[in-house]
Amino acid sequence: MPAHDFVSPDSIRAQFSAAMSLMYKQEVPLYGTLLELVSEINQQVMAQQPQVAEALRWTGEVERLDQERHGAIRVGTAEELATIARLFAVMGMQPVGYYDLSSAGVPVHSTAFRAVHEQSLHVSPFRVFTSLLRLELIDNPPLRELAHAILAKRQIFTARALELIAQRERDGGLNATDAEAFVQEALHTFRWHHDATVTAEQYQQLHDQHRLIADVVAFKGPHINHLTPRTLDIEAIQLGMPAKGIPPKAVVEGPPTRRHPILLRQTSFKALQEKVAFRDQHGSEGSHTARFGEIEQRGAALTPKGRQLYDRLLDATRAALGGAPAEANAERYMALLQEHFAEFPDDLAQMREQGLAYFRYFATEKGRAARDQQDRPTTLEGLIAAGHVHFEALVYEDFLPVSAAGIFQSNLGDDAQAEYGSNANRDAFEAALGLQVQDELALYAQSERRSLQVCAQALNLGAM
Ligand code: OOG
Ligand code: NI
Repeated sequence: MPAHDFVSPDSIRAQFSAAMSLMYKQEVPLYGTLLELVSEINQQVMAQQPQVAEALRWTGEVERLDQERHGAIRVGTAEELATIARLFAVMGMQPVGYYDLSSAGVPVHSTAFRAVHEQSLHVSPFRVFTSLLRLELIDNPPLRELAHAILAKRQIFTARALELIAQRERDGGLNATDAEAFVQEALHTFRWHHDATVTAEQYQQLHDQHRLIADVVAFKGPHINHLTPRTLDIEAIQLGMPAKGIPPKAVVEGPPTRRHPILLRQTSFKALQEKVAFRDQHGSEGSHTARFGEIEQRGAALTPKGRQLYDRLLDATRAALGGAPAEANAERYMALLQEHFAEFPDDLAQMREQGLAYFRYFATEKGRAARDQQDRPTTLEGLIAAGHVHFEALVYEDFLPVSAAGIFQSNLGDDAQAEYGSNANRDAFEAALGLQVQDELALYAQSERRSLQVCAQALNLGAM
């Protein structure tokens, strides 16, 4: 088939993201309520804070905001992870970053599947936080065996999905009809299954070891456990949730409120109780809590230097609090966070001068008009000072391990605390994945460099 008949992976991802949102709205009606709240708040912010709207117009984020969301899944075996990677590849999603959650008492490690080029991200920023269960961390050999045996028997992909994945690998793409079929087939992997693959007693055993283990092992597939829209004001969301009948978690994860947001702020609400039919319970039903809602606000991607500063300030905040933030110390935590982060400059120019964040550069009208003048400035600093180049922070496209741990814990319940020590094992994760995960910092640096090249061209300069 000629290549021009293929649908672009970006477009398949956009379709899939929309289909997933529709499915999740049906499965978890509160998600629909949350989308309404987020849309209201985003419109308010755009109307009341013209400088925010202006920045989003420069970067093009204004066009992707309404369809921006991330999901999360947890898979059980190396084979499942490797096949998920092939499935996501059909949609132009690649594994970026390695996250070790074992140090936070959650027996998984993870990556984020997402588009990596700014143009692709502009079409659809859809991303999926994907965790692999680490049975090797479970110090209970019989239970580990049981889990292995159950997982070995399941097939989380439809036969047609596997065919279409292989077809795309062979031919290099999918035509419109096949792409549509692929989206529908791929959805099955992520849907909720009311029928468990285990008996009520097995479920209890898995659950008693760790709630997460039951969630991964006892079901037919890696149901999407949340879908997270992006808000421009997470504070307003946190305050607005109770009135909509949505109880938020105690604290917002990530950095404090700032004029210029950095990285990622997240809040979530508790898992739903869902009805489950265990294998030996024909007629009667049990229940399982797994799925929840989450909201995020995204800000500037930080350089290694900026990230070090972020990590240091977050650590200092937690040390000063003397424990993990929870309901009882929430107010003190937020105050301490604000206090400690006063050290992080809240000004784009300063953040740029100090090399704390990545940026995107744009040639302005003024710059374009002057592109053939002999005496125009030619250095980046000179061009910025003269108003020939405008800059905006590059948006953070990834996740944060401490925040992710907080999200896991809030929906697993505080009783689920476990100790696995620090067990990062990126090599094992990549061996399971069958690929290396990409370095997110290198991706931001590339994106920044590309924006400078585009600028140089527009301004008729060799390089900047
Ligand atoms: C994933 C939790 C992490 C985030 O946004 O940091 C996460 C999970 O519960 O499976 O989604
Ligand atoms: Ni999430």
